[in-house]
Amino acid sequence: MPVTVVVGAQWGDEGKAKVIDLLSKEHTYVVRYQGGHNAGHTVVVDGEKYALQLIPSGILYEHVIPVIANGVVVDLPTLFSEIDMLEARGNSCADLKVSSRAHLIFPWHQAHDAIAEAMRGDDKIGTTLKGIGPAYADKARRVGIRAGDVVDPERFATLIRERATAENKLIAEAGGDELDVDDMVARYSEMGARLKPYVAETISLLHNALAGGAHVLLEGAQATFLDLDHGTYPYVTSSNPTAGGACVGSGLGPRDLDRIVGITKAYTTRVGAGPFVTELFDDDGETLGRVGKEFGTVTGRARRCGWLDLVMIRHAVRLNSLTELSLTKLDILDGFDTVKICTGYSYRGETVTDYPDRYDVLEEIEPIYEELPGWKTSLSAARAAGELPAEAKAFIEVVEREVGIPVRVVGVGAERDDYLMWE
Ligand code: 2SA
Ligand code: GDP
Ligand code: MG
Repeated sequence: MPVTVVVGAQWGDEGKAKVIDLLSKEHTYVVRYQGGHNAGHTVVVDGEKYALQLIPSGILYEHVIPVIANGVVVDLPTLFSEIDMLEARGNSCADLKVSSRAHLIFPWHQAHDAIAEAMRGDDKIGTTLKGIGPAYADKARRVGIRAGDVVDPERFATLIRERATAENKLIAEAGGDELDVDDMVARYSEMGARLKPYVAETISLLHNALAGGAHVLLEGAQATFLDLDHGTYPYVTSSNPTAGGACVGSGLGPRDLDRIVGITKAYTTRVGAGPFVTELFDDDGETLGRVGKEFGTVTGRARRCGWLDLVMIRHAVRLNSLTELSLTKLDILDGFDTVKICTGYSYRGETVTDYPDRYDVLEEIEPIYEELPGWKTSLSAARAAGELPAEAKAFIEVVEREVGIPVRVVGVGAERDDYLMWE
């Protein structure tokens, strides 16, 4: 399988990083293709937690060449603090490649993110305030500054000065605090010089690597239902995490993709605002959040929790051409007497089979649940499908029956090796 894509099938935080870490064993290149430091990807190795925002999770293996591809928006202070953190812990980042086409995030993007959220009043998106939306907006407006621009320091400084001056006017008009242009030019020029050795033409790099027989893993951040086109707009992020976005964001073609792995938790979470059909406001929801430690990796925000929604996952299978699922955090359901899985939607008494495109419809949808007996025992030591209790097996079988693709990896704990192969 030369090219594998890993995509979140829900609203993010499905445990993608742990599955990517596992798949990295058999891949040489691990490539981030969209998003920025809004992502929070956690891998736990021997009790030590690595929370990565920008650098691909595959970095934790020495043989991996990590690539930040053209579809990513790069925040330089975060990139360098992540490199420093990793190198201090013994993980060399010398092989890291940053696409010359990747756009850079600047402080004015963060200022605009905050202003836009404030202007929405009670109707906030609940962004991470990292400047992601404004950076992608500048890319679309064709005024972005890219990683490749650092190769000419004089031009890089001029571009920053021009943009910063123009953006300051807009920030002042919106009542925000103007940014210190000279200070920004100085700091970013320094960071640009530090970035230079990492900048590469990553598209030819990846195609040449594939031609030479290398295996490439494309690492999605956020998830299908946060996709700018396919998510619950406007409560979405500003990039395309779906598998089509993996092509655009990496420069690999659709026919290069062999294996497309969707990651879903055994329940559902969402950070930020927007419709959530199976959301729970009762003790079960509180238990999922507490036992699952459902707090944002980047912002620390409490995640909203609910039962597994297979109508969403069926839609994710279509949107991404998923070939298999990884079912993570099954162990979080260990203590429940009964567990529920949403297998259908009902709207004003009618069964809904396709995922609705309307926000108001989603708000009114009633989930149709299949209720299963819980297993009431710890799954954390299970390392083979045969070691799972019958009730946990039945849960996985319902997922496979309803979504029509196989479940492969099943997560039973946060540690690197806490998983089993179902098929
Ligand atoms: P943004 O900042 O413009 O991308 O926010 C837009 C929406 O996308 C959601 N979003 C996320 N949802 C889940 N996890 C994300 N990453 C972090 C994590 C988030 C955190 O791993 O926990 O720490 O809070 C992530 N990034 C963006 C966001 O909540 C908005 O709904
Ligand atoms: P990502 O953004 O999709 O990579 O997910 P996050 O890292 O934001 O959140 C997933 C959290 O669940 C992390 O704290 C992981 O360490 C943890 N995790 C991943 N898989 C499992 C699992 O199977 N069981 C348990 N208990 N925790 C897991
Ligand atoms: Mg996350």
